[in-house]
Amino acid sequence: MKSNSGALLAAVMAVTAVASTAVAKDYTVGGSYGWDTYVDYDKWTAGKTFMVGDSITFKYEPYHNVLEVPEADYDSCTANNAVSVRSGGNTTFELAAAGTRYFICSIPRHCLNGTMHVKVTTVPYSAAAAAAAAAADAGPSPAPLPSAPADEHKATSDAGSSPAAAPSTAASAPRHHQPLVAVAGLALAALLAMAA
Ligand SMILES: [Cu+2]
Repeated sequence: MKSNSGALLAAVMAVTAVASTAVAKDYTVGGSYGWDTYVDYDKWTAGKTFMVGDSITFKYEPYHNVLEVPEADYDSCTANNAVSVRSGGNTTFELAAAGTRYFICSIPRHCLNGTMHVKVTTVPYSAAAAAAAAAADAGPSPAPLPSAPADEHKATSDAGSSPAAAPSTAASAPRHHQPLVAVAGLALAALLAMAA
């Protein structure tokens, strides 16, 4: 009996862990372009809602770096008072609190003459906003995966129907919900197996 309840607790915890990782997001700064001198980071942050619990990851060539600086130093690209100096090519910052944080590259001219400065505003966690962000992800993406258009085209021709919008919405909805349904099914199966 004791081991059964332990297993039950473990199963519940596993499901909870999956649910919370599905909510918190890690954003790669600049998307597929990463952290570099030619990316417009104001454009990248536009329309995104960063929430407490999310994280941002800078991916860059090792000759760049990432400095978190005070707001007063952001526009002037001043590196002397940095809150944090990071390097190596892969740097993650947890967005643990609401507020705006400022990041620059301190290599001469990369921030001032280039584009390597980004400010990220984090808002308190909201389940509604998280759901909206997830829904936005399921919609049109500025950088679609190379395979996505081909799949949708194939599905359209297989079905033999002409409207392009309807099949794409229909195809994306089940794809988006499938993982959660699968997780719920697995959890249910595990609980039933333990109860038997
Ligand atoms: Cu740089």
